[in-house]
Amino acid sequence: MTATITAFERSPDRGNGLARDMRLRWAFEEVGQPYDVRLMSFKAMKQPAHLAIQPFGQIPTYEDGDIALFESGAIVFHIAERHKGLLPDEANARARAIMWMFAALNTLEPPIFDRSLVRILERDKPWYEERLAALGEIIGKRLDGLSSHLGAADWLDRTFSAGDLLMVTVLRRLQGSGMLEERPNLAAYIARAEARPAYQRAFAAQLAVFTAAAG
Ligand SMILES: N[C@@H](CCC(=O)N[C@@H](CS)C(=O)NCC(=O)O)C(=O)O
Repeated sequence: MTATITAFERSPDRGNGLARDMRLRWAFEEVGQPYDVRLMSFKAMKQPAHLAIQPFGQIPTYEDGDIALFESGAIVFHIAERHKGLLPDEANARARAIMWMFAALNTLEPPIFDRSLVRILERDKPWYEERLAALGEIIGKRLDGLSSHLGAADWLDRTFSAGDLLMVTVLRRLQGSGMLEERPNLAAYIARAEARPAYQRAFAAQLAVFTAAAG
């Protein structure tokens, strides 16, 4: 059976791959599995039918047979457990890949996402500059740790994994901030991931949705 995911009918990021359905699309492409997409309007996302699957009225979700899931990290993990390609077989390497999935979502994503929200929602507030600077400092420290760990390696733990997939989707939100350019190994890490054929297919698929809606 082909799994169905949900995605924005018209993504606020204009198809730039920042909406979290990108993580699922990329995971499916990495493991070579087809998927269907149900596009949602903001209104439909808040209706009972969707809330029954995603209690917070958000995308993405995943449905396959008798299972329905929300939380992009949990869904990527589910895909990675069911199909080869995103988690190593060896137990310790697998545990480390899962650790990096959590690091991406628990340690890097919160301040990076807060920064995006502040830039959108608090630009006209008197505390804007101070808050942005404080978040920039926190993010900088996290990026420094990540950059030191990565060093000259291609991926976070030898081979590409679901940990890299999530980490790159989180870091991409900083493109244009200058913070990645200041750490060239992180900029190169993202470029390396974006050059993967699976990433490119996923990116093109979600961009096509935006282009069709805008067209
Ligand atoms: N932690 C959730 C976050 C989901 C989320 O924030 N989704 C956004 C799109 S990327 C959304 O649906 N925003 C619209 C809204 O919250 O109304 C996940 O990773 O799946």
